[in-house]
Amino acid sequence: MNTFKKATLATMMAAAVLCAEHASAKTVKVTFTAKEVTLAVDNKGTKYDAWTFNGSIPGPVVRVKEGDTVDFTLVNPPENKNSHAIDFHAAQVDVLNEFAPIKPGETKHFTFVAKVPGVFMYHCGASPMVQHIARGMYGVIIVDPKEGYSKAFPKPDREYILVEGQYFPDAENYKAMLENKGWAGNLINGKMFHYDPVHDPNASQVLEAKPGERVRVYFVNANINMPVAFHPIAAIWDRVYINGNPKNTLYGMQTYNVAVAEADAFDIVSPKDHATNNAIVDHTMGAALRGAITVLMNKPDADPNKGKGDQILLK
Ligand SMILES: [Cu+2]
Repeated sequence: MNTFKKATLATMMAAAVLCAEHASAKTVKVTFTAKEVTLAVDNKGTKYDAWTFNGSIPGPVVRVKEGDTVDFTLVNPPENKNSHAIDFHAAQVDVLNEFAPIKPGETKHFTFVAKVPGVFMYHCGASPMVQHIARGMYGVIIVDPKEGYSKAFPKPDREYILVEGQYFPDAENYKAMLENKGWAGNLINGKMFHYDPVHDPNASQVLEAKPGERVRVYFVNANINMPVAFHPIAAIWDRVYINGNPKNTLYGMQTYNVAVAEADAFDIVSPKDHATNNAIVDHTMGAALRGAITVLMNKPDADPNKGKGDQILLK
C-alpha cells in the first residue's frame, strides 16, 4: 500500500470512530425549578426555610454518559423572592453567561457537553452564594465513563449517593455562616442522621447490601466551610476514584479527605461469609455527631431494590 492510500485509510478509520462515538452520545434534557420551600431537616420533622432545586435537598440526580450533551433549563418562578443560578462543576462554559443569576419570573437555557467522566457537584451561584448553598441549593451530576466497566473500574453490585451539607438554623444570617457560627448540624441527603437508627431512634432507613457485594458510594461535600474525613467504620475503602474518575484510582484507603465542593466515588466490599455492619462517617467528630453518620448493613436478606435504579438516593 502506498503512503497516500495508507493516509486515506487512516483518515477514514478515524472518521468511523468519531461517527461511532457521536452515534452513542445523547442529548439529555434537564429542567430545574428553583423552589423556596419549607422542608424537614431531620427524621422527626424539624422545619427549615430551604431554597432548593425542584423542592428537595439535594436537588435531582443528573446522570449522563461522557460525551452526552446536557440541554439545561433553569426556571425561577415569579412567586420566589430571590435570584437563583446554576453552577455545574461538570460544565466548561462562561461563568458570566451560563452561570449568571436570573430573577424571579425569568428562565435560563443553555447546553454543555459532559466531556470529563466522574462525579460532580452542582449548586446555585447566586449571591450570597454561602447562603444559597447552605439553604440547600446543591446536588450531584454523575458522568459515566464512555469506556464503561472494566477490570480497572468494576461494575458495582449497588450504588448509593450521599451528599453532605452543613445546617445553619438561622438561615438569614449569612455573615455568621461565613465564620462557621451557628453551625448546628450536618445533613446527609438533606437530613441529620438520615440513615442512622443508632444515634436517632426516628431514623427509619439504612443503606443495604448483601455480604461480599461491591457497593459504590458517590459522595459530594456540599459543606460551606469544612472538608470531610470520609471513612467507613469497620471497613477499608477498596478503591477511591478521585473525582469519580477511574483514571484517578487509589487502593486500600482508610480515610479520604474530601475538599469543600469536591465529589469522589468510593468502593466498599464487605466480607462474603457473614453479615456485617458499617458506619460511613465524616470522621471529623464535630460533623459526625452533628449528623454525618450513615449505617450500611451487609446482610443476606438485603432489600433487592436498594442501591439500584432510583433507589441509589434513598428518600
Ligand atoms: Cu439560589
